[in-house]
Amino acid sequence: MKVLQEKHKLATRWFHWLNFPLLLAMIYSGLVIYWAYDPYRVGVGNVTLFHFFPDWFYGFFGLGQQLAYGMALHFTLAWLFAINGVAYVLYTLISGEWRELAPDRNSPREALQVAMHDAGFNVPLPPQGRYNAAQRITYTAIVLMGGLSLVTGLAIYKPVQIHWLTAALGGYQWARLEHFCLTLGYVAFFAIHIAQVARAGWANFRAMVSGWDLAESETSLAWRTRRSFIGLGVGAVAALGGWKWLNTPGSEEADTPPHLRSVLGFNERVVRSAVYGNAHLVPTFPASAIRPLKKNGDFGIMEEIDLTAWRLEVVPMGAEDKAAKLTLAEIQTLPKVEQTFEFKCIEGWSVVTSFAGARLADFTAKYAAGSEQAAFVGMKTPDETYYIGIDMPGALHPQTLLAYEMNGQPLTPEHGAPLRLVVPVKYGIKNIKRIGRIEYTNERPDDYWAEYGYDYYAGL
Ligand SMILES: Nc1nc2c(c(=O)[nH]1)N[C@H]1C(S)=C(S)[C@@H](COP(=O)(O)O)O[C@H]1N2
Ligand SMILES: [Mo]
Repeated sequence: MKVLQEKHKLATRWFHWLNFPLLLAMIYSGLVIYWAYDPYRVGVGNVTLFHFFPDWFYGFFGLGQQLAYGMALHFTLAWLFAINGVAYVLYTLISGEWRELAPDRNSPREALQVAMHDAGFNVPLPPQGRYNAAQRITYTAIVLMGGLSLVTGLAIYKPVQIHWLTAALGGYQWARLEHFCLTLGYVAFFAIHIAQVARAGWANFRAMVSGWDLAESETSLAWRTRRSFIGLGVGAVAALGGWKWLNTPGSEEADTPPHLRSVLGFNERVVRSAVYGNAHLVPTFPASAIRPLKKNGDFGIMEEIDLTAWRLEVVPMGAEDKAAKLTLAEIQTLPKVEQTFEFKCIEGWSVVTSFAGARLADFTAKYAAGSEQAAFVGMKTPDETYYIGIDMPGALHPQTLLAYEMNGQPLTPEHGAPLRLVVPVKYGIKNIKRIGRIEYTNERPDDYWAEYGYDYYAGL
C-alpha cells in the first residue's frame, strides 16, 4: 500500500526556493558588474587573449556597460542574501533539521559508493536517510560557500574599514579571486543539479515543491500539490513585483534606480556608524611593490595648462568672498607625507603606487581653519568638467593627501599635475586630478560619477 510520506522538510524546500533564487540573483548582479570594462580580461602578462566581454558581445545583446547599476544591485541584494542565509542556518539548527542535512562520518565513503553506482559500476547503494551522502555533502558545502562568498565579498567591499578580514584572506587581489572562484563553483553545481533534477522526473520535482511524495490517496497528494504550487506561484509573482519595485527608474536617465540608491545610502550610514574610523589606516607597502599606474580618465585634464600660472582657489566654509589663491610653493610649505598603498579603481583593478604631498587635514588647518566643521569638501578641475565631493571624515583622514609627487617624481600632467587628490579610503573616482578649486561646504557638492549612477560615498 502506498503511504503519503513527507519527502522534504521545510529546510530543504527553503533551501531550494529561496536560497537558490537569491544566489542566482547575486550571480546575475555580479555578472552585470563583470560585463563592465576592459580590465576584466584573460591574458598572459601584457598579452590579452580576450576581454570580459569583447565589444561584439555588447553589440550582439544590445547591452550597455552597467558597472554602476550592477554594483548598486549587488550591494542591495547582498542584504537579502545575508539575512536569508543567516535565518536559514538558524532554522536548520533550531529545528534540528540539520541532522538530516549535515554530512556525518560515513558520508565521504557513501558518497563515493553512490557516485560509482550512478556511474554504472556494480556497487551496492549504501543505506540512506532522507538524503544520501552526496546530497548531504553538497547541501552543506553550498551553505559554507555562501558564507564564504559573504565574507570574501565584504573584504572586497570594505578593504580599508575591515582590513583585518581582507588581510586574513590574503589581501585584496586574493579576496577578489576567491570570490570569483566561489562563483564558478556555484555555476558548476547549478549545471549538475539542474541535469539531475531533470533526470529524476516529475514526482521528484513535485516533492521539492510540496514536500510530499507517494500518495496513499492521490487526492490528498493532489490537494497538497495544488496548494504548494499556488504558493510557489504567489511567491514568484511577489519576487517579480519586488524586483520591478527595486528597479523603478528615477527621473534622470543616467542615474541608478532610486530604491537601489537609497540602499547605497543606507550602506554608507551603516559603515560610517559601525566601522568607520580615521584610525583605520590603509595598508602600506614597501617601494619594491610599486607597479606602473596607467592613466585612467582624462576629464578636465585634456587641455594643456600653464603650470606657472596655475593657482589653487580655496573657499573656506561660508566664505565665498574670502577665497584665497595659492601657489604650489605655498602648499609645499606644509609637511610632506609620502605613502605607498594600493590604489583602487571602481572598475576592479588596483595598483600599488606611491604618492607624496601635504595632508588635506594640515592644509585645511592652515588655509581654511574652521572649515573642519563643514560636512563636505568639493573639488573641481580648473575647467570645471570633472568634480568630486567627499565627506569630511574622508577628507581629514590622515592618509588623504594633496599630492604633487608620484613614485618619487613630480606629478606628470596625465596623472594630475600640478596637484591631485589622493584619498586612499575612496575609490579612484574621487582622486581628482588637476585640482583647480577646493570648497568647504555643508551642501553635498556635485560629483561627476555620482551623476552617472555611482555610489556617492565610494568609500572603501
Ligand atoms: N580630472 C580627472 N581626475 C580623475 C579622473 C578624470 O577623468 N579626470 N578619473 C578618476 C579615475 S576613475 C581614476 S581610477 C583615477 C586614475 O588615476 P590615474 O589616471 O592617475 O591612474 O583618477 C581619477 N581622477
Ligand atoms: Mo576609476
